[in-house]
Amino acid sequence: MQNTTKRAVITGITGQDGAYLAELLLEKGYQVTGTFRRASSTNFWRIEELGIAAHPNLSLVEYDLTDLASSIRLLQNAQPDEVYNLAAQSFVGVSFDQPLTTASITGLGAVNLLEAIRVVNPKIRFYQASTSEMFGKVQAIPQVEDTPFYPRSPYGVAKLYAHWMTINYRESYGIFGSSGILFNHESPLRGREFVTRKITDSVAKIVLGKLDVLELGNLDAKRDWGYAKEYVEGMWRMLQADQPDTYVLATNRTETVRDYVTMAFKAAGIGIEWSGSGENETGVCTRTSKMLVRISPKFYRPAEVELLIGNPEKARRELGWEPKTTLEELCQMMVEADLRRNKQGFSF
Ligand code: NDP
Ligand code: GDR
Repeated sequence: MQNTTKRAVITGITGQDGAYLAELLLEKGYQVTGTFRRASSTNFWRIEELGIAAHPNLSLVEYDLTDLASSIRLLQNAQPDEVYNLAAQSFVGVSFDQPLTTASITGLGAVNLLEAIRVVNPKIRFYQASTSEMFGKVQAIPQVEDTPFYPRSPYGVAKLYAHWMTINYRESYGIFGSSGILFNHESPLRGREFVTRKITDSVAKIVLGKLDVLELGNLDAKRDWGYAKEYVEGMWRMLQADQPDTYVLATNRTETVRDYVTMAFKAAGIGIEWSGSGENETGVCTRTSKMLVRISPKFYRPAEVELLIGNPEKARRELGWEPKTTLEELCQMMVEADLRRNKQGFSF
């Protein structure tokens, strides 16, 4: 009898989305190959926290996205039906300090995989993790699939290259390459360098007396934040569609970083009052008048994306995808997870 189990490769399984997507595909009965980078100590905390690290249908394979030969071998060995390219140098702030590394991993890395698909099996379906950072200095509100791009960081520029190469391989070679333009999505598994998780982890530490003050950069930046677990479902749906295409996944709601800080303290039972402006702005506890938030210019970026808000109507109409979790629910979930972790004495 023919084996009908689907096989998928996920690059970047040690990241937030890689972990949630692996969980989803394993639940759906897939055989999953997840890739991780060689390092002196590899960190599998996310797939461990999800309880899938030792799943019999999950293989973990060492792989570097910048290596074409390694990309070809990965596909030859795993023989996947679907490849989800989630690996990237994904931190916008770092991309200003490491523009070439970012271009190589985040931009060219995707082309290594596309070339490997061309060589090994052009029938493999390919998902590219594109981003709302490509809209950068936004040209329309809200942003949709055909809003003109204007990236504002080396990360955004590198992702835009990978995005267009995915479309180019679709049009040139008939490869099923779909690109998801995902707006910010967060969860308890978010890396602590990103602002939402930095905030919820710091709130937990302040509540437990392990930290005095939370230091942040631009509080005025507005983001469209959704729940990562729902967004990986959208990735999967894109590769089950009849045709490859480009889709925006977003919530169509935008809030400032300041609003998220207020929300996170509220989730921990603490009221915050804001005063001052610019570098002198502070957030003060309404009950004790203690300063809990201040600005540190070291977290400012050379060029900022001021406002993102996406309309996911096309994904709703064609894929039946829509976000469900509100930002308040998401924030509460993240604060509770960070309180629990910090009480237990560890926090990744
Ligand atoms: P993370 O930063 O959590 O994960 C990135 C993953 O890429 C990690 O597993 C990392 O490995 C891996 N990686 C980095 N460099 C290489 C390399 N040279 N070779 C192989 N693997 C590498 O990102 P997210 O899970 O949040 O995001 C997933 C993808 O979606 C990324 O491409 C990101 O740019 C994109 N995206 C994310 C959005 C979001 O809001 N989360 C929104 C839009 C797009 P290691 O653990 O070793 O560092
Ligand atoms: P972003 O996420 O750059 O949107 O990229 P991040 O959480 O890093 O920043 C969001 C906004 O918050 C402002 N900010 C701070 N950011 C960080 N990290 N730390 C701070 O202390 C701080 N203070 C203010 C930032 O200036 C910015 O405006 C994320 C990544 O996941 C990308 O990979 C992804 O493509 C996009 O989301 C969509």
